[in-house]
Amino acid sequence: MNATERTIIEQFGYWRDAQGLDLGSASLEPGVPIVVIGCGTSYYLAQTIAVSFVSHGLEAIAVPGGEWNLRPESYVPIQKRIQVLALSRSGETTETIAAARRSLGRGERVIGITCEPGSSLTTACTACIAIPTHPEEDIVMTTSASLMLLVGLKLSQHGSGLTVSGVNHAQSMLERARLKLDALVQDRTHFVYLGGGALYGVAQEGALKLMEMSLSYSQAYHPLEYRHGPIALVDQATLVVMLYQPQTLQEETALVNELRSKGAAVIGVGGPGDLSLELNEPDPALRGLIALPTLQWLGERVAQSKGLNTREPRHLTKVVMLS
Ligand code: F1P
Repeated sequence: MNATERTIIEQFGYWRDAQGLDLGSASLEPGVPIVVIGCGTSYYLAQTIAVSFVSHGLEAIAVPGGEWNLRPESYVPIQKRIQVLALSRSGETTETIAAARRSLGRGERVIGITCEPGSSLTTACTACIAIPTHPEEDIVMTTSASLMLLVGLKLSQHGSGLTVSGVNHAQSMLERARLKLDALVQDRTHFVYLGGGALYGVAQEGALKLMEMSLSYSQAYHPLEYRHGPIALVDQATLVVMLYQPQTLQEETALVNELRSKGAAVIGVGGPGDLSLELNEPDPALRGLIALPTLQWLGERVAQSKGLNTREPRHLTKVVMLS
């Protein structure tokens, strides 16, 4: 087993520890709209977390760190009172740190989530939650992505979030996927991730993971958007990951049937597909968290099928710092 595989498979112990984390000092102010920021993986997690806040009654929006730093007025009306939740594994990403500092400078409350206790983010926040990740994790975010999503969702769900059985479920989904994924990825070169609402951020994170790890072009869409143009690309080389929601199972199944009739192979997370992975968690954002390790594993397997080492993805560095 290589180091990336270990960071995917061994992550559940870290999840269990994170469940017990006391978020007391990092609480958000009730009733004040939240801007969730981050870059790359951390931005996609921010999207799912923002939707979860909205689902639990709070106004929230996800904005890329660079955008929040350069043009906050494009996302929130000037003078509106807001608070910020900033995500960064490294706690050093230039745009996220600059955006957090600017928010602090405007008098906004800034809560940070990072995996690096001594990082710059901890000094750019009102309060910061630091949650160390798997020591073998390198450029590609695996355990850390799940941990930051787990903590962000816990904040959005008033301290509750993923249950013990949810962690077990994520682990058993990954175990099942490990037995089945290799057969499905054979001869597939076009990768599509579909998820709506809270699952759109997770779909984007799945697509990013696969792109970084396997140097394959991948796309993420809201499910029903896929019919409006991108479906033209579907053929026998297409592999689709459909992140189902129980409330929209019918519409999403109809789409999957259409994609399969055009040659796509489908991994159905929580619904039908060539590989159907059971998912009985009702909360959409938690469904995404449960599915995340399986999506990470998919990236690793496609990389291995192309003979690529996911410790050294082309052009990437562990921390993106702009001079
Ligand atoms: C996240 C990020 C990742 C990318 C790479 C470098 O930064 O840009 O999206 O895959 O691993 O880091 P952060 O969470 O450290 O701010």
